[in-house]
Amino acid sequence: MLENELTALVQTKLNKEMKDASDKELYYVLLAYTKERLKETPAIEGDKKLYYISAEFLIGKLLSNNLINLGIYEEVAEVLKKNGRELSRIEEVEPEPSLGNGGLGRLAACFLDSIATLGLAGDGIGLNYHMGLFRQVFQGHKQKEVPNPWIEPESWLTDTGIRFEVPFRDFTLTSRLYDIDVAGYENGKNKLHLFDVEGVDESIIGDGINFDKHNIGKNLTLFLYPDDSDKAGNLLRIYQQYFMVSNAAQLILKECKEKGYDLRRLHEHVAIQINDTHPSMVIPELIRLLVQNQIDFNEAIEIVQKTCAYTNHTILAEALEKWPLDYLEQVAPQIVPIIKDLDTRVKGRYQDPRVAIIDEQNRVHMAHMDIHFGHSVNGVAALHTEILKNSELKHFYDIYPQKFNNKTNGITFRRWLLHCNKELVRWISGYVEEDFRKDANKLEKLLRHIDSEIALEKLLDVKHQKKVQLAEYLKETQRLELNPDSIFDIQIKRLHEYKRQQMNALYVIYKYMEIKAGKKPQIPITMIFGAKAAPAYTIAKDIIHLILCLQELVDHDPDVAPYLKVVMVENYNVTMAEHLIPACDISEQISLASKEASGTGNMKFMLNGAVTLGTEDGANVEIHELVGDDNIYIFGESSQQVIDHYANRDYRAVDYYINDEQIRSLINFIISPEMMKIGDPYHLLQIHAELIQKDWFMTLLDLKDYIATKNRAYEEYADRKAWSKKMLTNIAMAGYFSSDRTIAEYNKDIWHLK
Ligand code: 26Q
Repeated sequence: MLENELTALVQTKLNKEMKDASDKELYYVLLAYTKERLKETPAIEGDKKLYYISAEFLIGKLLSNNLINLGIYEEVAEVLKKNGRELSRIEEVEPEPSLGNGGLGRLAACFLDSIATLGLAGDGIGLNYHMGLFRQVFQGHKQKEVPNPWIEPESWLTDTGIRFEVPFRDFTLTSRLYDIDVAGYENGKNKLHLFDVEGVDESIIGDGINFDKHNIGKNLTLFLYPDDSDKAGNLLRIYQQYFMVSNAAQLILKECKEKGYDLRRLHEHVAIQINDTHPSMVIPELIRLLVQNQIDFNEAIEIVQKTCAYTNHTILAEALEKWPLDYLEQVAPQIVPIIKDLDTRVKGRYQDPRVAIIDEQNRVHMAHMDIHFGHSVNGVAALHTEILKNSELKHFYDIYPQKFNNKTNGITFRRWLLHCNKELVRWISGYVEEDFRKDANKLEKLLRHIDSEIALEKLLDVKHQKKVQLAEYLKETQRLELNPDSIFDIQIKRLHEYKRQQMNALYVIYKYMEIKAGKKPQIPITMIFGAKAAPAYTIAKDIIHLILCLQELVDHDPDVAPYLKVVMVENYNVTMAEHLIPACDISEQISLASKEASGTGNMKFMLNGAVTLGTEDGANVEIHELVGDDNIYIFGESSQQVIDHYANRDYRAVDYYINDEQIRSLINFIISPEMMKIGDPYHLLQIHAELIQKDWFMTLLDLKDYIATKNRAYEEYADRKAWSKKMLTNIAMAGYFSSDRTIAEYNKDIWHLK
């Protein structure tokens, strides 16, 4: 049946046989076929529907994921194989939609998968950026950004024909709505709605990722704003945000009217989740539109409040959006009186200026608006939520304790296990009879086999296979040579000082110097990095430069190269993560405690049998609780200690540099003659100075403990049997981090869909 359909489709579309078609041609056939199957999949219906509004949906490639969720992956792979073709090769040619920066965007994508899998009616709403996050290329040991188009004439997008008018101060833009079907795992489908502008013009892109920032009609959805929680926004970002939420509000009201709902009961039929503050303007916009629909202003506020809920993803002050009122005035003056009215109400009730929406400098605190005029505020891991309640948002928690709740993040096991690690799935299936695909907690049954020599050996075999596959992949795609018999120690995430890639780089220097001094590691070590830096984030780019220089230094040193390899993969993205994570032995989660809200990479690694080396931060805390002291490597000062250092201003990097000879020699190596010969002295001097003079994220605070703990992990790795027990325990306890669990909690506590 499926075989006949596919063969016929290849014939009609390509006028040739499967065996004679190129991978790209076969990809288009599979795309068309899968879209058709998705069309036939029933839409999930319900009397109440969730709208998850997010500026980012980092969905990654969709072919394999859709085939898995439609339950036809094996069959399609089989048909292709019979014709001498390989599905995994065809998957490779799909362009990756990189419609997000990192964790927040990937979380939104995992959530859509779980919402549909649980059979809940819930759609995503975002923007159809023509260029995803920039493509990263390395030139002269530096990051260069190039445009990253992903939309081809045939793609997962379907033009719905739906158009809205979005009024700005100086002009009105017409939107176009494109949809992507989101199939649940063996369940019905929801939609991801991506709004675009009609006049977007790719020809205004200049050098690299530069473009005319002023021509909003042409640039509004041209680029994903390439920033991750560090640089301030600008007018374009506000245009994007207002465009997104005005379309969202119009779509929601249109759907409610079509279903005949009374808009006064909107909250009984609609839940809106505001993913960080990027969609916060949906609150005043929805109030505005309800008033246009003859609803009294006070009542509109109440309705919106009962509908909207806000998720906080960061406590970094610089990432909490505060837009100058006159920026908003320039872009969307129609919502300014509403925001002012909301602010007046707050100021009438609470004198504390720290909870005001508009501050003394006339800046609008988007999160404050969400907290006052939404009904729920959640953090994304237990520790993060406690920090919000006790320090960052304490003044709000004092007013609205009942609004605060925790929703520890999760990941979809469809992509991060079933798709990317079929070998491990086969291994698990040998020991867990129940369907862990539907109930992730069933993975715990693996613990019964912790003393089975065969099970443990087979598990080590799976890991080795995935390391061999990664080595092959990186050889083919990046001309890198990896030794699969070495320890794979991996740090992949956005480049940010608080994530402390620089600390890992200092460990590389430590190990390099040890080996030079004759202390050779028992087992060779491969340190893998993958990270993009925001284009304007100078220090982050200097850290990339440092790592790339170390890569070259080690590669060309015959004393060291047999024992140590440093690799920074180019253009780290979701697809690359799918190759790296199953092959990992040691998962680096080394953020400065209190700064990483949750992390989700940590969960993906654990699920794939890597052991975490990390600080007591974000969801690491919960991983630690689940696996116990013996199955994780924890180091560094606690979040409370770190918070106290900031409060007391008593961390001085220079003291560590002066007082500790080892630290001093590691840091000075950055500007050693051998490094200066490889790298750009200006940048090496800059990162050297930064670490001594500022080091805002306290690298040196935990450096010694990090080195000692990592050394211990490497030593213990040599006891393969003991290590394989750690791997098994991590896999067995990963069930808690299924996003199915997270979504069930959102629904029970916040959305109440059914
Ligand atoms: C803000 C203002 C102006 C321009 C850009 C931004 C901006 C853009 C992206 C601010 C933040 C982001 C992204 C934040 C993010 O990805 N946070 C991560 O969210 C994950 C999911 O909850 C957590 O696991 C991570 O710990 C958190 O860092």
